[in-house]
Amino acid sequence: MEKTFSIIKPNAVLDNNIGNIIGRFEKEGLRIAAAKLTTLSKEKAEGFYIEHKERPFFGELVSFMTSGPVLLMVLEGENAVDKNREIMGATNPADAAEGTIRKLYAKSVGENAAHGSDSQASAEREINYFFEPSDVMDRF
Ligand code: 3AN
Repeated sequence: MEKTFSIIKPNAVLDNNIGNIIGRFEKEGLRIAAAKLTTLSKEKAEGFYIEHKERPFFGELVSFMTSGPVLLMVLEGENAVDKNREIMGATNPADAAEGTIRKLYAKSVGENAAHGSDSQASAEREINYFFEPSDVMDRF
């Protein structure tokens, strides 16, 4: 089974959409293997988005991601990385397909409701960045 990393971002937590988003993952066959509701520190958020450090929106992104609680999750399932990105839809909600999480719950390209790893290598890095191996369920 493949694993991926997901964040329900502050706008979606504030809007009470945690249940709607998790419900969608479960309905599509992704299982929650770890979860933690937390507010990220500036340092933690900057480290997570380090690859975007030089982008003009970096400051805005870090400020938004630390503005309130987020739900960090490990999702497990067949083709979990691609499946999660399909369920989320395009980064910019204006381009996201009907019925996707970002179409339904994103406010803008910045406040776009959810994060999902873009490859298996990123998933591994991101999971290890936020979770101890013992936090993650291995077999159900
Ligand atoms: P994705 O999260 O879909 O892989 P990336 O990797 O291009 O998208 O961008 C990382 C995060 O940076 C996005 N989730 C989004 O919230 C934010 N972001 C991307 N482009 C912009 C932008 N033009 N303005 C503000 N935030 C942005």
